[in-house]
Amino acid sequence: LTIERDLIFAIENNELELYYQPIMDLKNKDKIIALEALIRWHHPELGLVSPCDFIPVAEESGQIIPIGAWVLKTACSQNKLWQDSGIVPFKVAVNISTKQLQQYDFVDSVINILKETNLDPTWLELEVTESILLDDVDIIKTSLSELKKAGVSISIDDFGTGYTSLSYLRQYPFDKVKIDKAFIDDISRDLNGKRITSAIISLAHSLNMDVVAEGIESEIELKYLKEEKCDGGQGYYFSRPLPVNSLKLD
Ligand code: G
Ligand code: G
Ligand code: MN
Ligand code: NA
Repeated sequence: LTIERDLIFAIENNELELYYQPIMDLKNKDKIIALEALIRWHHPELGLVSPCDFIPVAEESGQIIPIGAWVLKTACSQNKLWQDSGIVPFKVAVNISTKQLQQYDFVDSVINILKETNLDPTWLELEVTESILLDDVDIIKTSLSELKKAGVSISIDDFGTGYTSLSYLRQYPFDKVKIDKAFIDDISRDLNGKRITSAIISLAHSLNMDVVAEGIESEIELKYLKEEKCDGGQGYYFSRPLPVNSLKLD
């Protein structure tokens, strides 16, 4: 209840912050494909609250709509700042809740934020989870297709944890599959982790989608993913999510 009540004032009180974690190109050493924006809440009494503890509350209360808009705007305007600073450009990846996608004006709100922040749509990537595939199928398919037509990239996040088969994904305009970190953890543990990971990589490639591995923590995992031709990788091995001032970009 404290969380739900205090969340109402979090934006205006400037308590929200975006951290960013690099997604590295596994075929091109040291190249950053994208930075994923991950929200943090500095609560005046509770300290740092994890998104795992407040995003579900915000989804339930409806606060995810203004918070989601704040995240998109902040991430797009930050990426525009990075681009204007002259460094090699990369995409910014933003997590989107199903609740946001279900809003009839979601597409317009994204397009407006891109215009307002002056960020070219090709530098924005939206991450959606498998659970979206279960609700309001037609509305969501249409919205994602319109966004893709506008130049925005769409990824399916935490892949493998839900109930979707990869063939089902073909009906959606996804550019990229992000393999859930549970499978990556298993690479160094057992043969099944390796088998599942390589199956996801080859099926995604056969559907013309790129693949990113999440939660890479060791050299062993990285080596295996490179051998299996995984396109991108993210995890503590490269960097934790960091606030803007702690990121080393070039
Ligand atoms: O950064 P961390 O690993 O603590 O994130 C925990 C969870 O919160 C992840 O599942 C992540 O997708 C989710 N999350 C982080 N930032 C956002 C955000 O801006 N919007 C939404 N909807 N989820 C987010
Ligand atoms: O659900 P989503 O994939 O959007 O969220 C990514 C989450 O994974 C964030 O909470 C982020 O902090 C966390 N994360 C990123 N890299 C690693 C990693 O290498 N190991 C672990 N355990 N968590 C990670
Ligand atoms: Mn994500
Ligand atoms: Na791992």
